[in-house]
Amino acid sequence: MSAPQHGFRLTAEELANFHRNGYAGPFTLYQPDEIERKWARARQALADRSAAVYREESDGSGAANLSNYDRHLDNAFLAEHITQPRIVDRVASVLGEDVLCWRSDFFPKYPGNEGTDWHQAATFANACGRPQIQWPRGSEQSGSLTVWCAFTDATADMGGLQFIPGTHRTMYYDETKPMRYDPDRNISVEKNGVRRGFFGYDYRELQIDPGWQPDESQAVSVDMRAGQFVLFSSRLLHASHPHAGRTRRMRMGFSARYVPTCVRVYPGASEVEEYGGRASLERYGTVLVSGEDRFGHNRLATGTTTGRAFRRRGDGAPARS
Ligand SMILES: O=C(O)CCC(=O)C(=O)O
Ligand SMILES: [Fe+2]
Repeated sequence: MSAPQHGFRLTAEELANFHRNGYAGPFTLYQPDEIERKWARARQALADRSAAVYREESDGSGAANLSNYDRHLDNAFLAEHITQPRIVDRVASVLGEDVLCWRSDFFPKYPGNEGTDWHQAATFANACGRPQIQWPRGSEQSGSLTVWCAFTDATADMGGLQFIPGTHRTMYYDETKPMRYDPDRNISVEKNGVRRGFFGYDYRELQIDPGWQPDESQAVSVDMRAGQFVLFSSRLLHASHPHAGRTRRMRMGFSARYVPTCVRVYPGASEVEEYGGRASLERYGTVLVSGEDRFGHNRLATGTTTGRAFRRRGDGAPARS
């Protein structure tokens, strides 16, 4: 990786706010007409999955699933997106210089769609039942830094994001608990008067205290215009509003998830199974977006066909713990 430029680091005040609230932003990455053009082109290219890293076996339900994952590994626009200095410099000011992108996923909301239910993730075992990221033993940190970019407008009435500031310090969910995938049952269930779900799961099954409820009186809505992004800890209580359908435009969010190089990704796993899909990790790799990897815990990806030439290290089996 080239030497970090530092041009877009968080200021001391932004960093202090990030640690207090669990998020920072929105920041502007693309101008609205620029992202509209780029996203229209990328969207067409993404329909071709021939170079995608997952050859997914799906349950056929058509639900959100693994086909939405990690297209930064085969799509040129997304490959560049996850390495944008406006993103990476800010991520590195939280995580340190040596940073991997280990996951990206799309979050579409069409008119009428339910909101995403409140949740937190420290290990991402939530849906698949085993940790997907593992910090070194004794580490005081956990979770991942998520950069959620609005590829379209994303305001409260069309599925905008919500956070409960400061909640990243306490986990209200236990990701080792079982959670059942049942897309027919877990759809648009009203919680506190709002239609929400978790892509076929009921995230409340993971609550440490079944009687607890998120204090929505403390929730903030983060309206974003197309081309803006926020940075948040995956441990922060976050959710999204339903798409009220007052506009026919859909909202598209794209999350890129980052960890420092000391974290093991998919420890001991050769495939991933969740959201009604299953895929081999054979062609998967993490992407070094800043600094160096002095740990060598994880296989580093190269772009496949159209992606940037990510530096590759090791060529063997997927990451092992
Ligand atoms: O976009 C959404 O509705 C949810 C996003 C989310 O949970 C995430 O990026 O971690
Ligand atoms: Fe999330």
